[in-house]
Amino acid sequence: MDIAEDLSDEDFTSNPFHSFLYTNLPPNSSMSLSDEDIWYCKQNGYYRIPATLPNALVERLNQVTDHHIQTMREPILWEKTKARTPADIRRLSKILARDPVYMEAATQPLILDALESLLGPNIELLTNKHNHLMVRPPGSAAVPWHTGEEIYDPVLFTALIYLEESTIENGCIRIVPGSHQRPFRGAKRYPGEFRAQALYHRALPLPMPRGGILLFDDRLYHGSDANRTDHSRRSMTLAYRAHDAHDVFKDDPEKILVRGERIYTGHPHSLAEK
Ligand SMILES: O=C(O)CCC(=O)C(=O)O
Repeated sequence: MDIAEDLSDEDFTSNPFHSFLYTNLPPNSSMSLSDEDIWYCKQNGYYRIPATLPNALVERLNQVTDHHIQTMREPILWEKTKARTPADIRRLSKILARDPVYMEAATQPLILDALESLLGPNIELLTNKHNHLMVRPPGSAAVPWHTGEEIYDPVLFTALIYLEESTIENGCIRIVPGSHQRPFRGAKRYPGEFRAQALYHRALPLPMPRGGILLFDDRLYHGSDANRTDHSRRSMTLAYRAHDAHDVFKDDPEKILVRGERIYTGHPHSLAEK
């Protein structure tokens, strides 16, 4: 894939940090992680793909999203406001069933290449986990500190795909590096004043460019601050997991195989099965 070809100045904002991080890729760059990247991700629990989605795809995603917001297409999670207008939409749920463009984004090779380095060659996209689009309208309240999966659960990676730039001012995600490796469970959610929680002081804000993709281990503590700007901050949230070698239920309709195959590598019960 020629990623450099897909990049144009329009893909980036005026933010020099983003331009520095997401440009200057050699042509035909592979999005596979280096050994150092894999080590970094295992230690810290997150990885920012150093490229953005093609601008044309991000535009189509935004057009479809505009339509679903304007027509208030359910299922929707609302901000804690009394009104029910497009400006009160916090989250569009079940995006994979809404329009094929969301699946097109979810299966982009640059995302699956990176995930393959982390999850192995057989990858499933879950429809019963995440599968939503955070709209984060102006004034949108903070997303409280939380962890997705329990600490003992098998590895599941969350992907945030940004349809709009995410900044400190509009409430970018904050993650607690390494918290996926904690030896204790901790609460699943820490509601209350976002900045008053201990996790706020341990966290790292991760601003992202439009079209950017953040992957993180779902056991990581994360949250995001209120949107203090007059513009929305849209991002898709998706869940991927490795097709488990010991998962014998091959045809679960909630799991969509997006790369590789459904293989069974468990222990055979008779010599004939060997
Ligand atoms: O990006 C955010 O505001 C929070 C994302 C998140 O935790 C989610 O989508 O479940």
